[in-house]
Amino acid sequence: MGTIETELGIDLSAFWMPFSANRQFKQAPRLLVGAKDMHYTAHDGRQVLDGTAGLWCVNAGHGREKIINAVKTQLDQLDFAPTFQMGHPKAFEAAQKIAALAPPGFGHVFFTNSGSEAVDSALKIALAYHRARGEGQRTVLIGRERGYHGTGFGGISVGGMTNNRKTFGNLLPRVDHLRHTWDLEQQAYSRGQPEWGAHFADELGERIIPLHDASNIAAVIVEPVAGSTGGLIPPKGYLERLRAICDQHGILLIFDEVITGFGRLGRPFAADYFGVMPDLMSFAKGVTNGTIPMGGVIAHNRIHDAFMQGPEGAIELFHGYTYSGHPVAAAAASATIDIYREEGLFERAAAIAPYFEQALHSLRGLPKVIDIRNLGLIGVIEVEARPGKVGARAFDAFIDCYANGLLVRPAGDTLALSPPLIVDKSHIDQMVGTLGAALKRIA
Ligand code: PXG
Repeated sequence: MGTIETELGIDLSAFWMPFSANRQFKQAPRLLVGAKDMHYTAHDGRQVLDGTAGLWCVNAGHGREKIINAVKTQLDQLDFAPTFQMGHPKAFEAAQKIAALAPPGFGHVFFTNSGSEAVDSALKIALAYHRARGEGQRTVLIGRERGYHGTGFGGISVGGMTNNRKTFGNLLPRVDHLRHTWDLEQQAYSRGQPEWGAHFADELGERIIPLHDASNIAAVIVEPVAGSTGGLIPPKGYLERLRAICDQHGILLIFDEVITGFGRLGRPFAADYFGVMPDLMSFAKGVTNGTIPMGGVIAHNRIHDAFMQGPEGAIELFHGYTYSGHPVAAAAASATIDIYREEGLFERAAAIAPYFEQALHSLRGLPKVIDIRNLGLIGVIEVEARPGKVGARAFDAFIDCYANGLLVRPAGDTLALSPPLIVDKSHIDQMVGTLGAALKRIA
């Protein structure tokens, strides 16, 4: 603890860090003190290449003037205004720009402040939608093993990460889970979508619907690409099949696009990339380039419109947050989307994705590497777990990379790369070079 305290004069004890080994971290802290474009500045002055876009959020790169200026201007003009029975221009502007970016028919945006709240909101909208149509008995929610939908009670209930669930009691009642879609034997080293595994979707029709009865099921929620549990890429045809089964039974399909939204796959949303349209999309992260917290739900018109009935003076949805559509977040979102468009960053991501794929797969054959998978600008290296020490090998690789100027994200025994969309070939070469050297050293 001594080093940082003496170098920066700060006490690390009060901040209870999220999803972190607090005691270990505070023994050997890793502090970031600055950022510009593709790089962080570490507390000791080193430049660290950001291989993770922060936590999958800084898609346009760090320190973007346009966003900074939009935030400053907004703070000068209007710091806060309520959006309950009141409004302010920026929230409407941001919603309009998000809807314009979304696939046709997705015309309505409900704002939250995080991905977790976005997921809770999407689940609640799904329940309320059925009720508005006289099918209030549809309350069963279906998630998926290894899914991550944030840390609210809704999100951990439909989520499928054991450690995020086991400590927290009963969660939401009447939730079931599909199997996850990854199979090492059948899919190892797939480039892009695995050929094998569309049939995983059939479990919905063959096990889950017969068990609960379709008439009770409100929604299925999945990440189009499961991010946090190690980049599980949907097999070809899988999402199409889920969509078809949901349609057949009047079940809503929610895509949690918190990671995949805003260009990660080289298209605005994963729905565009896969050509599969959900009913609701949750988003966060890239919407403001990570600068100001914001999330939300994009609703298809047919979902939104089902609420717009009854007396005009009636509140249609009893849900919202003090900071839904916060002016500063909305200003950041509006400027961020302008950057994505003006610089063609989604197209840029799509154009460089094949180089990224090629570079990642060059790590095949290194010690203890057992799988490499990728889609768009998501890349994952899976290493063999050390006996009895799940996650230790990937964590050691993360530490080694950081010491050598690269930020990667460990999750279990995977290492994820999800660089800002402004990444160029030399950055990719550096990422793969540093990661490769780390994997050799820590094997
Ligand atoms: N849904 C998905 C698909 C996510 O990836 C959330 C919801 C929750 O968002 P908030 O804003 O409440 O954190 C997420 C968040 C990682 C990592 O390393 C991923 C997330 C957050 C932190 C780390 O994979 N995703």
